Amino acid sequence: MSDFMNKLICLKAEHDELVNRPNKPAAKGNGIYDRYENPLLTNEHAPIHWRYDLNPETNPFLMERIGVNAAFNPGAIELNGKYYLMVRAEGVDRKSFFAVAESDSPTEGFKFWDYPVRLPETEDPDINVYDMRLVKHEDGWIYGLFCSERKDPNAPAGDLSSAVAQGGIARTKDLVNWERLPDLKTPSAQQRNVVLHPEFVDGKYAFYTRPQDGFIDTGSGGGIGWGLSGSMNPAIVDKEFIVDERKYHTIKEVKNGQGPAPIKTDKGWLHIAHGVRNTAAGLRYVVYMFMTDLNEPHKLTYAPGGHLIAPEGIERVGDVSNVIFCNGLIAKENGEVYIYYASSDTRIHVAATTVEKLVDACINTPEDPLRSAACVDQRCELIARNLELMNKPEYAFLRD
Ligand code: M1P
Repeated sequence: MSDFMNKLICLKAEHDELVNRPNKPAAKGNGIYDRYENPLLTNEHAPIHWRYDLNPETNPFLMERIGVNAAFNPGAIELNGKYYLMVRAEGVDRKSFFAVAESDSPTEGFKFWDYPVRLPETEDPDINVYDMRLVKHEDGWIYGLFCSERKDPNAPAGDLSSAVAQGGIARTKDLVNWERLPDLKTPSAQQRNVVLHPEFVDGKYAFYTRPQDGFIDTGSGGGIGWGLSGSMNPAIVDKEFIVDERKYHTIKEVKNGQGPAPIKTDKGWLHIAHGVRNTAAGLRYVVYMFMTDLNEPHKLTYAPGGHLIAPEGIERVGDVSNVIFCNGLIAKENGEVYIYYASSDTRIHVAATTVEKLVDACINTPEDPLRSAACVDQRCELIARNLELMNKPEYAFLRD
């Protein structure tokens, strides 16, 4: 057999081992959710035929021709008993694109389809697209809401970094054929982390937005916004107001953004979002929760203090280190919830929990009281209650 074919057989064996690697919950959980041990998807899960030219005539050394740099920030959906991740794949050329990975299990075995998504462009083509939220809307469509990025036309000559982010929208019935709709129009200069609410509100389409003055800085944008539109084609939000505001000295002081579409529960809409703060080492992204009113989904009802998921171990390191980002989850009819999150703009993980646990955590975790002394008071109350319990004989072992 030729050297080329031998190399190819080895490559395929290594790839098979990676994509078929079983997964199991990591040993130590926090009671709220269980992280799974292995990343679900990385750049190396990208099919060999996406990256290599498999013809020995044109690629005698069997080299990667078009590498994949990262697989992260997936949207997620369950359809006909299968689990799908709409992955933000990033080529080594820095362009992101969408690719569907499918599995029979929510926690392992995700494999990319043969081709990435060929997303139609608008008249003003996107330079980069990323972070798709998949939303099954009650109108019957599956919507893909994503960030559409273009070069800032007003950037001074020589500035090749300034960009404009807007809320891109496409819809599908099968994740294969996509109809592109016009970008969302809002009163804000830029938008990222736009998400569609899954139900009509007052007969209108409802959007979670993230008003921002600039591409990175949200500036006067006060947090996760909300607005209504009579149509999806085009979607126009005339008035935006803030549902979950940024606050000084919290996990979301610099910016925040809605994650996936919220989960409907009997206690209200359960939201997963990301919060960003600044540090000497750069921005730190964590995932947090909040709840809003069932009938008025823009009204905040519970805001547990602190993060739900922060980077741990290997998650801390990657292309953009110290980042946990979530724009996809699957809430099954039986109450199980799978949170698909990415670490450091590099790889995809899953954490498993239930609606019951998340709602309990949301309702019973105290709010951030916003001052050190008040936080100490809050903790002392918990300690005092626990110490009283620990005087009981059945808790005596905790005293040893
Ligand atoms: O690099 C971290 C994240 O930065 C952006 O998120 P946000 O708009 O909240 O700052 C996005 O580019 C996201 O994809 C990325 O993970």
